[in-house]
Amino acid sequence: MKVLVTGGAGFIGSNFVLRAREVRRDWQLTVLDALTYAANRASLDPVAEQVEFVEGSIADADLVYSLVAEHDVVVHFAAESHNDNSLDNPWPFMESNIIGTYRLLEAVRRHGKRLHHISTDEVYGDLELDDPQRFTESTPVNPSSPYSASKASADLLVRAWIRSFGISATISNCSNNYGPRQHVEKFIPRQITGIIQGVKPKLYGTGANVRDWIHVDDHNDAVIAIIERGRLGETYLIGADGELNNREIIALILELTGKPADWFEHVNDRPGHDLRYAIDSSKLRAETGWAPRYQDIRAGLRQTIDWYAANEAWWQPAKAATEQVYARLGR
Ligand code: NAD
Ligand code: TDX
Repeated sequence: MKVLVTGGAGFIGSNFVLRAREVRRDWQLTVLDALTYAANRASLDPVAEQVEFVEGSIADADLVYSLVAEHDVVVHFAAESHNDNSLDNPWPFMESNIIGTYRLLEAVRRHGKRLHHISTDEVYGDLELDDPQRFTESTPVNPSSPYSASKASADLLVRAWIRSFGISATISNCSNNYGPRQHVEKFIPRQITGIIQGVKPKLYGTGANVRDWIHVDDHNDAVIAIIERGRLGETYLIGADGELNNREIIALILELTGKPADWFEHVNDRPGHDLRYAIDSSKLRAETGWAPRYQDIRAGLRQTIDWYAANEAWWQPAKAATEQVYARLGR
């Protein structure tokens, strides 16, 4: 099977490529990635000989049409992915997340190929802390930020192309990922790499906001399960029952790095900051048999901290520029 992976030099996409090389050795993989600030070519170094790499944008119709024609399946990770950036400058989110997805949809329609579209639980908006309900596949979209609105837009385009044009596609909406090779702008790697440099973790607002954490390998195993066993036209929510608030995550990171429990500081909150996400993944589990392997966030964080400690050359080049952006935003 020839698989085109968009965004394969980013966090989840590169981990997908590495994992697929391990567990699906008969897949022929091509990565299409624009190499934005969020990409890191070095993530693909271990498989450079076995994976074709094409630098280019999913918004480039000619490039997308010709690449899709040569593959059987498109796994679509490429996106602008950071909420804080979308509040600062929304345009790249519109271009990559909406127009880029539109180009891919037209290409898979023209060439009759299979698409798996990667999305996020943020399209559903947020929940109260004490709400007993979690997000399901039938929760209405209600996005808060330009980022989540652009992802909800892309999801709706995919649903429309399924219904009106009958394309062979599936969608997954996953909760917050953590693990190796995540950009240092994101919450967990920002704090781990800050601690390595002697800087206190930075908590937005009160830190009561809850995220439903999943290890990136569990997310990618679910994506493989949906590609192989998912029903065409369906949406699947991916989550590992990993709800923790941001204070609890910082407490764990401080404990695992041997720092005092109060060694962190509060910074300005994010405008429109979603309070809580929570995923009910029973449909995915029942239909594909998938279950997360990382049941213990402490073990997953230990592995992640060790990875950042051992791979400073991977993250150092992006760290100073990332903190300059946060300094400008007052976060
Ligand atoms: P990331 O920012 O680490 O990587 C995104 C990759 O896409 C980068 O390599 C970038 O160069 C590439 N890209 C961006 N615009 C492009 C374009 N126009 N053409 C080609 N390549 C382009 O993001 P991530 O965290 O790995 O997220 C991957 C996908 O998973 C996204 O669709 C995101 O919405 C979704 N998602 C992420 C999370 C999470 O917790 N990180 C959770 C659920 C869903
Ligand atoms: O320094 C920080 N301090 C802090 O308290 C940063 C960077 C974040 N936070 C908070 C904001 C959120 O409540 O931590 C939480 C997680 O923040 P992010 O890592 O920016 O993730 P989030 O906004 O939840 O979105 C992530 O999960 C869903 C991904 O970035 C998205 O791509 C994905 O769709």
